Amino acid sequence: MDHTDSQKPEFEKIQGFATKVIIDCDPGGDDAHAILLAQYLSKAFNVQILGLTTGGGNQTVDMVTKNSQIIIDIHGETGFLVHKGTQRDDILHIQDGFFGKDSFGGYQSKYQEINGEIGDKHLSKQTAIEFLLEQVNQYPNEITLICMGCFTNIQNALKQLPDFLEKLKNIVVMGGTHSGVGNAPNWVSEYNFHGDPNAAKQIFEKAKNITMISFDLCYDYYNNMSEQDQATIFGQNTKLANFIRQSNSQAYIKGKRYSICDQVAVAVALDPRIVLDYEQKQCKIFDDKDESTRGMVAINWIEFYNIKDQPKVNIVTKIDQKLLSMYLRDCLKDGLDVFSNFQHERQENQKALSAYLEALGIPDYLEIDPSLGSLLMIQMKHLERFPLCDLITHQNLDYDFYSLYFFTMFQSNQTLKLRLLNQQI
Ligand SMILES: [Ca+2]
Repeated sequence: MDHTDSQKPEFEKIQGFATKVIIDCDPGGDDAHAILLAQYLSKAFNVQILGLTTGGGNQTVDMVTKNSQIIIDIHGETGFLVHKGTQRDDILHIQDGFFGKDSFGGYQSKYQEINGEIGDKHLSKQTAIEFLLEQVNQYPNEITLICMGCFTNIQNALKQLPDFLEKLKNIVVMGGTHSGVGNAPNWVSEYNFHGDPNAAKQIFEKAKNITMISFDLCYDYYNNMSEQDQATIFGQNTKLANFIRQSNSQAYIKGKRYSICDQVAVAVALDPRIVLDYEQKQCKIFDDKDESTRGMVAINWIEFYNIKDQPKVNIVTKIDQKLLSMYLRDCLKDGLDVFSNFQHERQENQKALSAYLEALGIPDYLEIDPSLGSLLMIQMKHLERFPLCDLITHQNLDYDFYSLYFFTMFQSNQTLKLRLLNQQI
């Protein structure tokens, strides 16, 4: 359903841009890709990832904690740790092993055979709860919490610190449904909400700035991707793409495609401009009393019978799928260190671009017309922090608007020149 309303503020004004992030996760193949995406976008947008917290969900908390460390190990340069959390015992009955017995398509043991037992190499001595409480006290109203699993850790943090949610800047949740397309055994609920519905219920009743990335939204995106679209992202021959393919291998066989759920939450948290439409409504989460409704989301669409003092949830209903696809692809590329020294890299990129275009034999650059230039200058307010590693390996010259974003990074007070094949831009 499309609730486009031209009077609505842009979503970034509603949610705000993240500056410090904690990721609560249960890897999981889509979590793995999401964490790599978070690392990529955090460099681009100058966001600090404070750490990961783990909870049982896709698999036991022990298993997903191990997987989280493997993600950090493979990336090699994240600079944050894993904080082991807890699990609700009765979520285990829904562990259908979607991502395999190790929740990583069998990759966990394969990785450790080659690289040695991961042990506690990237594990903090602090528990997830200790870490969450410490961080919100250290950075009150600064932290964006991205929830990509069940909410057991968050509920436990709330028990110990009743104003825990108030101390967060905002929460972005992958979970729930907004039109009844579920992936839990009762058909109508989303997996994370079904896993710990009481925790989800409590958080949604109290959190003041919470964004819901529903399963419906994610499913609509990845279910409509062509094989070519998927190959562009997952078929890359890079270290990170190879890892994501392997950790998602069993899920891919079952679903006939790659799952893209947690990644959407990360993209919205770190770049809210990706949201094209949203609604703000009160939501009700059904608790664990009845299996047929466990974790279901009821949304007060028409806003009769609103509940007094209950905050509204930001429900994302439409995203820029093209931009998301680009993010999902680029975060799996090698050479993320291009972001390490931004100004230096910018100059280097500029040289590399010139060499690249020259090698391609493209002589006929067009100068951008003033209106497009003006547009880009406006965009640059945000894009100063935007990454540019795309064009170095870009093989497709039919640049679209988002590729133009990247071009802006090459501009250093000189006339921006580029070849516009798509003249209607
Ligand atoms: Ca997850």
